[in-house]
Amino acid sequence: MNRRDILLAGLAGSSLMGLPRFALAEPEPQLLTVAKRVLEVKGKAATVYGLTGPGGKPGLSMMLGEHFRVRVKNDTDSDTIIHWHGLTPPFGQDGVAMYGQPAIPPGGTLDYDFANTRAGTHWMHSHMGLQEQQLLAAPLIVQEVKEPLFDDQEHVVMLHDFTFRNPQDILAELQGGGGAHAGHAMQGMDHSQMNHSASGETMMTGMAGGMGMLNDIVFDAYLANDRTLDDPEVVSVEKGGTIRLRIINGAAASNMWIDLGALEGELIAVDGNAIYPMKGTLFPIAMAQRADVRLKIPPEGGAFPVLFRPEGLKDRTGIILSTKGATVPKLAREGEVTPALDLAQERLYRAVAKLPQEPVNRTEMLMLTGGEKNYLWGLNGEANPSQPLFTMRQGERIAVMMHNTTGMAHPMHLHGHYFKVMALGNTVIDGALRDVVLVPPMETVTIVFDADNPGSWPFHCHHAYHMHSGMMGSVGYTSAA
Ligand SMILES: [Cu+2]
Repeated sequence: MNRRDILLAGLAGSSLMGLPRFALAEPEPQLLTVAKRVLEVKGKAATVYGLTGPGGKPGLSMMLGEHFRVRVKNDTDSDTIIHWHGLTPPFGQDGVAMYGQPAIPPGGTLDYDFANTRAGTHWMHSHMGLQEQQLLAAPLIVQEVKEPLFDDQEHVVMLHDFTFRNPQDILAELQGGGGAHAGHAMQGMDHSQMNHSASGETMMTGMAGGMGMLNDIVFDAYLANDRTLDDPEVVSVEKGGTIRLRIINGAAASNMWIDLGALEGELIAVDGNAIYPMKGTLFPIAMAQRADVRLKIPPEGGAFPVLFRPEGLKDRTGIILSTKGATVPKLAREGEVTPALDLAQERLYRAVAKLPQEPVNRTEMLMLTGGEKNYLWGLNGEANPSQPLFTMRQGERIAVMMHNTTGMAHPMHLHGHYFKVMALGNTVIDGALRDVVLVPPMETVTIVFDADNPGSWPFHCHHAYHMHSGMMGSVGYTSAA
């Protein structure tokens, strides 16, 4: 007997049943654990959620082309479910309870298994209750190349707005119509009370004409990678080197500015999709959006704060990029009041990838409504997440013209698809590819996308309190022919 015969003889003696399974063995799923953890904010302990992946790090980092095979384990005493924000999984694996998936009970696990086609800076967060406000969010980075081509290093920054309060109490206060004297939560659009708050904190900044407001909740802190400017993260960088920051706005209710300070940078991707690089020092990032910023460290080195500043407020958080031996400055948690986010820069973004040349089959109107009374928001005047806003046929190209009739800006997010920003007001643009676009008060933003992922998909404002007060609907597909 030669070696081959011996092997075959050995096999013949054993059960062949297990063989094909062994031959086709699939890799073990990557484990993501949802658990509570204690975080110190401004010297006080707070219990928040955490989402820990392989190696004890928050979230996941994977290669494009790698199959998305993930097991989420719920080590908390509440139901949860995790949404893959930026990926376009098949229906049933998007991670939203009631949209084809049950929640994960305490102690339970849920497996996800699909082919991922979306590279870029994405994230994952709870799509249940207000857990996202309690920091149930983490980065989800899909790399196109093993080693960065243009950058000496990469760094992920997750932003949060933070409150010591139970977010359910804040929501109840907002919805309870308590007026301006609720302390931390402001009622919607009562203009007579909009320019002051009971506590005297600056929470209102007049929009054009004094209408509308920017923030309806006063937060206790803003966090960059879980830290305030009292004790910011210091990232070691090389003199003359380049660094790509993958910035994720995981805040529940805060639009922010990215302030590069003394450094000039380039915005190179939004929501994970490359744009033609745009130079600047100040870039907007609405709730749930992502921004990839490439920075060049001056050859002489030094310490360079990169700040994140919620709109309409003095507050700020940040990280510090520092070369070896540089003196890291101590920065105050407050600076100048920032202006409201606008679409001036959005107008200039040009996606590198193009949608195939095809005509738009249909244009749908979507009115963003509500906010006048009792913090009731809506889409087309309705507040019914299960009522389809419109239905599509697979293969159609759909444009959605969103009219914001309210006094607040809404970062609108469509699940299961990504879209191109097609027009701002009446101006048609060759805009960015995104999954969240900000629609400022009284403005119109038109997006276009291909209906290529059958299912029933949430379409909602990503402001957690607006979403839970009616600004959430869905879009569906009609069955074939
Ligand atoms: Cu909203």
